[in-house]
Amino acid sequence: MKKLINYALALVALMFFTNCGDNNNAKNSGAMSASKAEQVYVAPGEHDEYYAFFSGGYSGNITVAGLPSGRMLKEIPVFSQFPTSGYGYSEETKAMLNTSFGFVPWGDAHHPDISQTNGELDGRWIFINENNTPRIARISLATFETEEIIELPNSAGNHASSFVTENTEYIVAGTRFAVPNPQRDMPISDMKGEFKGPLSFVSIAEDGRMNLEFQLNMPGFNYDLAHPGRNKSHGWFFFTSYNTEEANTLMEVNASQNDKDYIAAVNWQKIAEYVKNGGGKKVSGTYAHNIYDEKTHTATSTIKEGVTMVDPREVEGAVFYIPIPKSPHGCDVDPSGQYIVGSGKLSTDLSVYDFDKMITAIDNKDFVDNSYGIPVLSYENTLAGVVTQPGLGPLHTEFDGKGNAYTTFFISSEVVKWSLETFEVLDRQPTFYSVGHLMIPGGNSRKPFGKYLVALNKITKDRYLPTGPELEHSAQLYDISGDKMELLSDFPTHGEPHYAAGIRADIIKKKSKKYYELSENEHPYVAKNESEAKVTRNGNEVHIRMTTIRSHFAPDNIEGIKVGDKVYFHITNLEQDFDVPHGFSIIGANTSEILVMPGQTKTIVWEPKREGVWPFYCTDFCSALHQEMQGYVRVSAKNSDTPLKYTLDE
Ligand code: RUQ
Ligand code: CUA
Repeated sequence: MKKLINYALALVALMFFTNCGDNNNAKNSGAMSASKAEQVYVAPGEHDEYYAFFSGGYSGNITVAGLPSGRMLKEIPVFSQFPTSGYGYSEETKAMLNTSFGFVPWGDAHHPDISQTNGELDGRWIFINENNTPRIARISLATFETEEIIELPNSAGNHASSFVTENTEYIVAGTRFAVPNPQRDMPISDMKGEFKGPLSFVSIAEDGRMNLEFQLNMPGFNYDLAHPGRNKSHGWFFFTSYNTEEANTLMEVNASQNDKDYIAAVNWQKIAEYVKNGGGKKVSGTYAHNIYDEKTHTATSTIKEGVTMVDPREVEGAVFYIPIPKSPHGCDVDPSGQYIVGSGKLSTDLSVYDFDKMITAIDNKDFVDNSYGIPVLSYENTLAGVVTQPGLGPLHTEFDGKGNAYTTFFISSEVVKWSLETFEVLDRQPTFYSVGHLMIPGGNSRKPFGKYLVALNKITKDRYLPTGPELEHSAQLYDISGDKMELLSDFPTHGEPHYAAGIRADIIKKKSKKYYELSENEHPYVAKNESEAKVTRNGNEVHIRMTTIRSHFAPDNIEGIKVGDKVYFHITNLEQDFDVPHGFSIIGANTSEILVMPGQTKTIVWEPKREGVWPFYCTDFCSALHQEMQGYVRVSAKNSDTPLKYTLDE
């Protein structure tokens, strides 16, 4: 049997590679392809070895795939409304998308990061930043639901986020666009010295709750990316910054003038201590803090006011700048915490800094300059080494935990493997095409899993069947277990994955929730069995507590609703079984359907506009009699006296 499968696979692979021969060089065909196909093949009914969480970029969400297969497992709605489940449409979840600017139905999600304990991925939560309306979200990896979103005031373009320290003490957020702080009406051309680049530090409690502890009021450069120190460098955070020129027009030219920009090295432990002892100043800043409660199945949004702002010059020995060539992007720390890799986008070399040397330079006050009162360390005396001419346009680096680093090069379109010992290039593989980020499961922790590497490419072109002008971005999976990287497969992603986070599946799998306990449901409009189903009127507001079970609604016939009413359908799914959702939709609703998980209650609002008898139905094919899962609402004229009546099986 196995032989037969192998043969079939070889044949398929052979056909594939002969058909698309123009994209793949000749040595990829034949027997080699068969073995590659086997490496990514997950037989029907079997599970992938890793979960990979891809940011959706402008989709605002996260998509989950399995590795090595690349099969898409789920899309988790985070910052964008999602009609597939009703997230952001249902009465319970609208509050998740509330901000100080009001309801924002969309976001630009960039960098997911999984919580850690002792520097290792623990699979409790995944965090992700939103760039446009600065926010951070926390998603439970038991339910795969977004549980919390916190907005970041005084910030603009939250890009250097949402990276987690090694015991999930803090998560950071940067300000990609320098802005007036506090915001005010002023001429743009006066930005120099006037705009600021606050860095936000959000603490994470034992139960995951986020709290905006303080902001560090940095000079008005663009803070692009960040990573926490680990092991020996735990307690520090490193941020790349560009536009130290503080230009505001024709940025592609004017922000590329300085030979060097900076990496900001921030001792957050020192600052947290300073704040704990009453340091910093309370300044204004309005932000929303949204929390989803798993018991009531309902989110609440609280608007908060005020934040502790810390002047970096006031905390002795806490903030330094390290010069780095040419508009850096990625800022990555190796598993030992010794090396900090800065990727100067316009530089031909890759600068690697040594944490010990940095500390020595700080102790010796080996400063070459200061920038707005922040000491600038010497480039030469903090440098561990340089990877010379590795490629063009370096963006991001990940690590395999075996002494190697892997850097993406956007312009030369390749992934380059180099040694953390000798800084020599060991291998290079082309990407198809123009790779942005890359991900090694656990590559951003003390213990990377080191088996696979995923390249997240920006340009897809001819990799798949054409789908009009827009193609999904392409990911590529490499086997990195040997000396040389081996390209195994291509698979499409969704939105624009800027980063991904991967984790061994068994860490999450065993804790994954199968359904919500009905007995623990504390939703104010829950109906825990059919006898609790009812319809109540309060003026023109009608609340319908409705239950679902295979395969009917209770009640399924409702009369006495009037034009101009505001009707709330509170649907409780009575099922207590894995993977049996029921859906609900009704004609003329100005919102989406809702998908209700077993044991959960969800609400949609319907405002009937015309008299008549209007059907509703279950949107999820739940049983052989799913098509029978329907009901009617009779809507009478505004001034009619049709009595309120509801039935199930009269
Ligand atoms: S990140 S690759 Cu480099 Cu936000 Cu997009
Ligand atoms: Cu319930 Cu279909």
